[in-house]
Amino acid sequence: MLSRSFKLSLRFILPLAVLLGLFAYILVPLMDSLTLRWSVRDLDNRSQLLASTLQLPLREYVQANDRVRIKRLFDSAVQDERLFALAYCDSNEKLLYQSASYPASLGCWNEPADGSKRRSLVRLPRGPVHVAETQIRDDASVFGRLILVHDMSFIERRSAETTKYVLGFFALLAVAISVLTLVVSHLSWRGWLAGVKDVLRGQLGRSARAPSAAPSPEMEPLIGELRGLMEEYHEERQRSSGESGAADWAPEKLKSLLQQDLAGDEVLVVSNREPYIHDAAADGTIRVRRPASGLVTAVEAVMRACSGTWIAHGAGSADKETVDRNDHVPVPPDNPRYTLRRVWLTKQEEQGYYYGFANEGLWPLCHIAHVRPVFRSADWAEYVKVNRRFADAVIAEARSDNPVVLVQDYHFALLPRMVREALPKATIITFWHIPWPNSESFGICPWREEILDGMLGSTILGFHTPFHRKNFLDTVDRYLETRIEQEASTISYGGELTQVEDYPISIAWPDYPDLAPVEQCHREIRDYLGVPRDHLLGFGVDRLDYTKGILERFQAVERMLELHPGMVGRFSLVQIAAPSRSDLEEYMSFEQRVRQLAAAINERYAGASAPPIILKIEHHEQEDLQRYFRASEVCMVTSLHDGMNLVAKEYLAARDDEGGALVLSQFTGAARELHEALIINPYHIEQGAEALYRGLTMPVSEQRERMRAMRDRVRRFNVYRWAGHMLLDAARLRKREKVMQKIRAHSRGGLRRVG
Ligand code: ADQ
Repeated sequence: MLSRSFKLSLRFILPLAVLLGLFAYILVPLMDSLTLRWSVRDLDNRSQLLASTLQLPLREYVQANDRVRIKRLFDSAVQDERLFALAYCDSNEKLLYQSASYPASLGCWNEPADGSKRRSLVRLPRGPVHVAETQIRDDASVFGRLILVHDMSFIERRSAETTKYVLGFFALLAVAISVLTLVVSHLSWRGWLAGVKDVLRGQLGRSARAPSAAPSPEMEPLIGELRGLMEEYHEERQRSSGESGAADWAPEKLKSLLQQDLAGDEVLVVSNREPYIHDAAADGTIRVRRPASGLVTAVEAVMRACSGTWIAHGAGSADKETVDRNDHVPVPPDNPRYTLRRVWLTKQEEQGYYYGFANEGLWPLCHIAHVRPVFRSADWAEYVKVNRRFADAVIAEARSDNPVVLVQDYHFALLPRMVREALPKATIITFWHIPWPNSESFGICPWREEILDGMLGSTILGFHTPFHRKNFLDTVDRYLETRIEQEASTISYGGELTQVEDYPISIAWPDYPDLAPVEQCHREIRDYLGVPRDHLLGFGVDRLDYTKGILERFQAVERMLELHPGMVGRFSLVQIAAPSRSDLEEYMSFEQRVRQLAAAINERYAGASAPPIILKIEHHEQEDLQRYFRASEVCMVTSLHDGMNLVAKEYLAARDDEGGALVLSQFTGAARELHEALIINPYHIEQGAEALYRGLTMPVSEQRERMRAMRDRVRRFNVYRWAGHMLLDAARLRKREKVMQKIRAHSRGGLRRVG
């Protein structure tokens, strides 16, 4: 620590030394010239005094031409230690008398024109001398001049001494200031460190420990600022790492959080998709199905913990048969923990709201995947109607006036405002699962203001990435009269405040004790596909949607085979695509194109021992998908645009052997977290092809290194953390609102008393 404070002090001491040196450098010649001037003035006076003393006898001896007396007079005069020599010249400038020491080179020191006495400094070989002259006159005339020469070497000695003292003084000053600086800075450094350590201990450890000493007053602003920064950092750290180890973000942690922070609060969920679907089988029995969806897994954990009500579209063929007269069904069926409230839609409503406005309008609008959004007034009318229907269901189901309502996705952009109007105290959290485009792109929606107004009924509005959040803020800024606080990420609109945040969604980290070992999956899948055991496999699994980049993936496979012909017959891509929104023309034609391209590529390599593309357009059970994940060398996620993409994370979770490689589109939200994936631009076919080849030939050690880092992140940043952060934020806002209510009530009471 001493050396650090010493180093810091040096930064001050060195410039100080330079400055003092500079002062000395300027001061020494100044002092020299001053002392010289004083000395000359001193000698002038002496010369004048001496001249007037000598004048009288000298005149007498000169007139008498008494050389002996003059010599004696001169000899006695030069006894003075400073007077070095003297001489007498007559009016004809003839040197008549001089002391023995008088320098011959001086001759008769010429008289100036104005007749004044001259004096000057002259440098002789023996050193500098001061020369002065005085006229010797009687009353009538001048008959000669006395020249006095003083020794000046003492001035040089004096100047050398002065220089020595001045330099010594500055050196001493520098040492004194340096020592003082060192001591003071060392003490301040210690105090500073102690203060900072206290802040860090208090803030990082969140310990209740009292600081070791109160900060000194001059430290207070700094400590305050540091504390603020640490608060921010701490919050950020909590957000991005799940604080006490994300392993803690398990269902139990979410549950205890709900019990602590939202104790007794009612939770309602609204989504289009229901968590349990009852279907009538061909044999007439009713089967219950759980859709494979990250959203359902995440929100289910919340519902199991707080026993609320989930409102969703009853889309199963036996859904109506399984509800009570309030359209309620307790779920999960084997161990009911919460209520599923089903909302029924007519074919026309489903067509207009779901297929029409949501999936032909908003879906392509938000994804910008070069499919034109279609906006029809009739679809919009259905969308408004269905949003109203679901909002009414929320209002009807609410048992309190301030429930927590979790609204899922772009199907319900208008619902938050509708619920807010009926339940002003509700905490409405809306999560937008798809991207949010830039403001120009969003601007083509004919009902853009209505959509934004509807969404701003939310207390909290969540997106997957900061990029989507920012796009949303820009869009609101452009089309609505609001006040936006960019720093705090809040929108103030019509007297209400909406917090806009990014909550990257994830998966529940799986626990598959009975999952077959990787080698077994590797073998069985190849046997099942009828390809050799050492065949290389790529894997893709998506809903059959044009945003997922399936065609580009196939093109990348074809290009890879062109660039690396050694892979022909040695590699296949297994593409599983779940039929989705098949009633829509766009999706029907997309399926056609997918089938055609796969067939064309396979046709081109018909002679190979295995087809390059193995296409399966069907829904698969999660266990089957796990087996494919574990059996494949590479997983390809090539979305043209995707809010997050959970398939990428599911692949990582399935690879507990830390093998395999992930090719990931840069246009997915997941790419912001999974930096160790082989990130590609899916529109760049060669890039996709090379990344695929690189994944297939990646050394095991590199696979492990990348996998380990990505798996660790997904395990910690799991779906419970996603839900937990949203609910924590909601709890914080609710607490704040309760405090505000108390303050308002208190001040109203105060006013009444005053009145
Ligand atoms: P999706 O567009 O549906 O989700 P994604 O995140 O990949 O996209 O989730 C798909 C889910 O369906 C995964 O769990 C996957 O395993 C499953 N799945 C896909 N094909 C399947 C098949 N053939 N059989 C069975 N299951 C299959 C939207 C957004 C995403 C966002 C999620 C969650 O478009 O960007 O990540 O919501 O917010």
